[in-house]
Amino acid sequence: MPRTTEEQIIHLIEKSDKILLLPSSPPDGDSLGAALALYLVLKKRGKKATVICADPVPDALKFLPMIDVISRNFGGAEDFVVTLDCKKSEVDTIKYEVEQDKVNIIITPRKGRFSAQDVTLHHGEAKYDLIITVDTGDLQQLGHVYEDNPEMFYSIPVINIDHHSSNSEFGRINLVDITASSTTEILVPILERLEETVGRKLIDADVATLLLAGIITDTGSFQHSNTTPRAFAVAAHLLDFGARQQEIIKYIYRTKSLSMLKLWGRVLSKIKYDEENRLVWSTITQEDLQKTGGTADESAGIIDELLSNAPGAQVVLLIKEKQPGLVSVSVRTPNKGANANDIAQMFGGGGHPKAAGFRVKDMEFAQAEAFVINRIREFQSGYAGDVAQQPHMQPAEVKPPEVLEVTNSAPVYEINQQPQENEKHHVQTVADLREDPLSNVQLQTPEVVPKARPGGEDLLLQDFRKRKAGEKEDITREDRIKDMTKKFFENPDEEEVTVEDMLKQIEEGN
Ligand SMILES: [Mn+2]
Repeated sequence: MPRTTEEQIIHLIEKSDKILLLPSSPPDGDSLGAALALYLVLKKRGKKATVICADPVPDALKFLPMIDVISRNFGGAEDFVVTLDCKKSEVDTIKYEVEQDKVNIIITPRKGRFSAQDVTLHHGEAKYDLIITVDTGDLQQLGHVYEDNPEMFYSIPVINIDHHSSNSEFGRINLVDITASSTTEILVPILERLEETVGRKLIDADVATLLLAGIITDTGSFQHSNTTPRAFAVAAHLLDFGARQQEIIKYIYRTKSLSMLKLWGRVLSKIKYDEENRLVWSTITQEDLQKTGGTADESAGIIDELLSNAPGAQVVLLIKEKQPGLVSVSVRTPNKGANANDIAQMFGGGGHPKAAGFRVKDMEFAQAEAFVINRIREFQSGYAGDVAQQPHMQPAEVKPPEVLEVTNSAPVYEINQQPQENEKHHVQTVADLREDPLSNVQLQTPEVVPKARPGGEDLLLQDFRKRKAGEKEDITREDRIKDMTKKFFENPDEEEVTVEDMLKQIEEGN
């Protein structure tokens, strides 16, 4: 009788002894959680397990149990052995010397001499008899582990466990479930099956924490649209096993580095308000980064922090000095009235109605700030108090006498979005350019839009697009589950709420 995929996996694991576990690279909470959970379980089962990851572990994930067992380097799949027959002559010393492209092994006999007939060459025992890849859509995602040892993936059986829709099914056994929120979600029933097979407990609180970390990170803490009822059910089940969800949330979502806090403090202390025009902005200069030790990456969430500090604002800007002479501006328009895309387009940028961006080149930072703020003030002054009649604002120059068409500069797409066909930006009138001493502003060239990785991220993007298109249907049971799950996992202080309470509330439609 043919076995199910899960049975084949259990069978292959049971008959193997030296198992190589490979998370995709760069690693994330799901790939590491899956590899380390398997590591712990296989160790308990008495197997020799090795985890190798081509790229370093991100700082935020270093709290994961057993993270130190991961090694970066792969020593090759098997040894090469040179055997010398010592029946005729004894060995006195062995040494080796390395020349450019070769190694000389120098064997000095105690007496007599060795000949070529005394030497035999063969391969040592294979280091691994099974490879399990997790969260890996393609062998290339294993980085140098695959590139340096491609033949290993043909000579040793590979079990491929993944949830990416792009998975190329490269394994001897492929367990690819694209409806799963994460690879760790797929692993839970397998590990339980393995427990049944061997008749003892293998999933402990550490294993459960690793598995839950995969679900939490891949669903964005149950916020992304890949958060299915099953993801929720599996997460609840892992809590029963002792998964430490508060620890995961704390390290992944609530821990900020000291340099990041300093940078945020500095930027937030510089917030400027223009009440009349309902404009709020702040700046990040190269000096801010140097003085705080912060990085450009660490400024990522600041615009959202600005938004929450300015609930009444129509236009929120973060003006960043990327490098001397290059300023990038993020625009958010949280309330009705202003359109971020229109604002960004005045400067040759673009984006979405609520979030957009643009760049200003070849200006001193202070000059660029003044230029941007003054132009947006002009833009706002006509409309800030007249919101109801102008639900979708137009640039201040509605009908310019002469229009300068900039056809070779595409907008900056901050969020994954394709430019529309024949997009032209009516940037400024020629008259404006003549009058404006700062009019040597250059418009930026297109930026490369990062491609979304397939899998949960695809679903996220789809959902994002759907929301943007305003196609979001009425709140469904699934939405309620997501909402409740998010609250449940992010409010550990509300101790009275149990999983049953929540399920009840979801069914009741609260
Ligand atoms: Mn994943």
